[in-house]
Amino acid sequence: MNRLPLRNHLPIRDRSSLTNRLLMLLAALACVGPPAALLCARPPAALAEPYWITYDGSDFPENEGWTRNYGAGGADRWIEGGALALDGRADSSIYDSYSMVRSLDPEPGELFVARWRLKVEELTGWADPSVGIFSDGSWSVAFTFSETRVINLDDPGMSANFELGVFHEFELSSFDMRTFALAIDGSVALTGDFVHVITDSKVSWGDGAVGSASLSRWDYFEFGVIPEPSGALALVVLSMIMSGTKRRVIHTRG
Ligand SMILES: [Ca+2]
Repeated sequence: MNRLPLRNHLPIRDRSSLTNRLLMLLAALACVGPPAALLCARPPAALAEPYWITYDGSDFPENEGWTRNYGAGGADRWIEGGALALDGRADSSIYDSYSMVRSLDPEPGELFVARWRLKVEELTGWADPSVGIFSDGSWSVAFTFSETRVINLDDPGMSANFELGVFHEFELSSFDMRTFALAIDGSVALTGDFVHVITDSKVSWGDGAVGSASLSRWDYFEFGVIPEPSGALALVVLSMIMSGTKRRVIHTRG
């Protein structure tokens, strides 16, 4: 039986959030072109400072502002080819994850994005490497990974497959921290809802499961808020969420 120290959740579903997101998307789209500009005018708001945080796999995460959370001695770790290797194969009770507590949420019209490049090289058990996003308002989405599959921890029947034995780029995006889209290598693979949790606002990733053992390689993990997406960008995001349009691949390290 897997246990996931990464999170501690109490699911409360809220289906109205999808409607809210669609309304927000429609509002963003309505701002394309001068005639709609007046409809979208709003008083200056005290927007949170946009931010973007990157971990690039060139040093251990705790040396770059992340908090290491580990058990059973933690994983054997090394940096290889510009990626962090987490080797917890010695004991299935090992977990070794990295978190950053901070305010995450986008303002209305902004987009929260988290992306990471991961290879699950070896696995004993159901799934082990994991990623969790915990919003300012205590809403969360979390995924765990096998060698060929990403699984929504809040709805394990919701999963998507990927090719064995190679790196894949994952990108989670959300306008409202209540609904999300997850793309794999530029194509949307999963969409769904956040669930309510009791936790700090933070991002966590790493070897997240007790009861499974794995070797995973993390090329990078980065997250932040895209400030005030333009009408054109909103169209791209809408396209990405609704139809899985290919996204530009920024990182090409092998
Ligand atoms: Ca583990």
